[in-house]
Amino acid sequence: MAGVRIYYFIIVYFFILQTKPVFAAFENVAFRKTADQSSYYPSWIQSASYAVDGDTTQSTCMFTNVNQPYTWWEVDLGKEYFIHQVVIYFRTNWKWRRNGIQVYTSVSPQQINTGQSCGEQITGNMDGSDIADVTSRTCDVIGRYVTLYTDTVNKGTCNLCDGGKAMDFCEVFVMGNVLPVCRNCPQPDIETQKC
Ligand SMILES: [Ca+2]
Repeated sequence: MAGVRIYYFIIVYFFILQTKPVFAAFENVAFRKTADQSSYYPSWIQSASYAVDGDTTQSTCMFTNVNQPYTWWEVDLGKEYFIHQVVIYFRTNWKWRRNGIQVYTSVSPQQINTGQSCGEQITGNMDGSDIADVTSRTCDVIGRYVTLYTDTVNKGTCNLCDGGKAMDFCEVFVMGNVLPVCRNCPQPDIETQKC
């Protein structure tokens, strides 16, 4: 009887392998990819890349110029991926700039508030005190570009706490993987891994 069960298990196992796309574990596909942003703070022109350098500490953070009409940061993943989740590691001393950020994905450059929205807008108190230092949004969509956008005016609790439509964070992880190769696909495209 046990032999029959094992045989049945093997048949089901190989049936699943033949019919389901196979995803590897998700990894950060934004690491050291090309990033850009809507404005740059004077003397901080390399800022955009600091959010994809793999360092989640407060040592290498991006920030835009302040008091802009709107602001965005965007990373080009280089090719299309299945994007599961976007994880944002915020600066811990400028919390009032967190409220109002929206995460988008797209297959072409957007640099604005369009594309496929990843979950709900990041919202909380205007001073950002109730928004977690590490905040994520789920996408589960195919895309090449990930954009963070805000035109929300916030205000901190000190006199110099501008917060006006500026954005900053230390790292963005885009958790995804290459598009699945169909098991029955005779010759998938090497670059896109599509059938
Ligand atoms: Ca960083």
